[in-house]
Amino acid sequence: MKIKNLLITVFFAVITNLSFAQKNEPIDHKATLETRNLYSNLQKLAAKGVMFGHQDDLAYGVEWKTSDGKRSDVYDVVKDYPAVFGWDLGKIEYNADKNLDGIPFDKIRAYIKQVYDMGGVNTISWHVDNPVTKGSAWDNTSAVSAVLPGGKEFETYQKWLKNVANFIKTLKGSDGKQIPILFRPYHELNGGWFWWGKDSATKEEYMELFKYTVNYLKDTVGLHNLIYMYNTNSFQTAEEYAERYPGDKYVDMVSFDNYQFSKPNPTQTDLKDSKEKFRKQIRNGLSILDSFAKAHHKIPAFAETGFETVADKDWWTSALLDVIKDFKISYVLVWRNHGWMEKEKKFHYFGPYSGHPSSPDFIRFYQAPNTLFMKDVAKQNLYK
Ligand code: BMA
Repeated sequence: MKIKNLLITVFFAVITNLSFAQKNEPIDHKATLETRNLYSNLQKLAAKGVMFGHQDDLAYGVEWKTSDGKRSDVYDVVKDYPAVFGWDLGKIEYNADKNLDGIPFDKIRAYIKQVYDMGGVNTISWHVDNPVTKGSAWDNTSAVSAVLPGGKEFETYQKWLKNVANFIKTLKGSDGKQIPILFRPYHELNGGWFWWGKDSATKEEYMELFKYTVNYLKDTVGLHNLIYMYNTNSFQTAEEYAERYPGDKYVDMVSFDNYQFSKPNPTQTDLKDSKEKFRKQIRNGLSILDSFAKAHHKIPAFAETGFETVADKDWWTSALLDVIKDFKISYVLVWRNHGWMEKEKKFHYFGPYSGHPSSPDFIRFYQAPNTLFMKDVAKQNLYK
């Protein structure tokens, strides 16, 4: 009896360890050492706190447009950089000099290197143009079937993917290593605004596009520094979240985007209502994400959020931190600090900046023990 019990215990210990070993590996079995290290360190770090991320952080701010890569609106407020930096490759498909928001790709490359050298994390999204109409990513004319094998834009799309791969290949740190990247293609998949979104592609088409892209970058081109992210927009149910999931073999991290919105010129009541709605949505979203991530052994992240112009001076702690503190997520990223938009005649920014009314609250967010910035993560040696 005792021996039988012992054997059972050993058996379960082995099984648990095997599944633990699997959990700590990215889907790319040939992932570089730095990429594998980052993946397992992200998993460990999520238990300690949530990293703060900001899109285009080093490239420009609300009140400044060009930079040598040292300035950052976040740094101006807390004297520390974000831990995670987001970049977008929109227009790399044409091998353009600048991305869709006008940042030269040479600069993006330099910023990515700087972040890696400092010990932070880079994530890349791709607002790729519509391959059929050559309109923007927001031109939701059906196009997914056209780029799949057999489709009439297949050849074009192969070139577009090749251009993505060629850029990623050039991303190297001062140590000469390929820089690991959290790659988040075809994001907000359950929204109807992008050509890969739910109004423009069937579930099967979306899944095929995702798999095909991963296979192409990983196996055909042989890139081994990518950690692949699945990303939806806000959602209500676990079924909705999982509907277009391409499968555990194609995804390393699971995430969603969810912004707070309010009416223009909101009253105090409008603000209160929009905050309540946001808090409820993200609490529901994060708890579904948490269960999904655990069940699939993937790392969860809150890939995009924000409240345009941060029109609530306590937003950082009362809307965001107060909810995310209850979950173990890898990072939360707020979108870009563009500043004034001439065409739309409005301000477009989601991060803090020096002098903004929410800055004192951002300092409280920074000081919270469970938020992680560059100084915290640099100590963790994420790539070692
Ligand atoms: C959107 C807006 C756009 C921008 C795009 C890609 O959310 O910020 O102005 O072009 O992201 O960065």
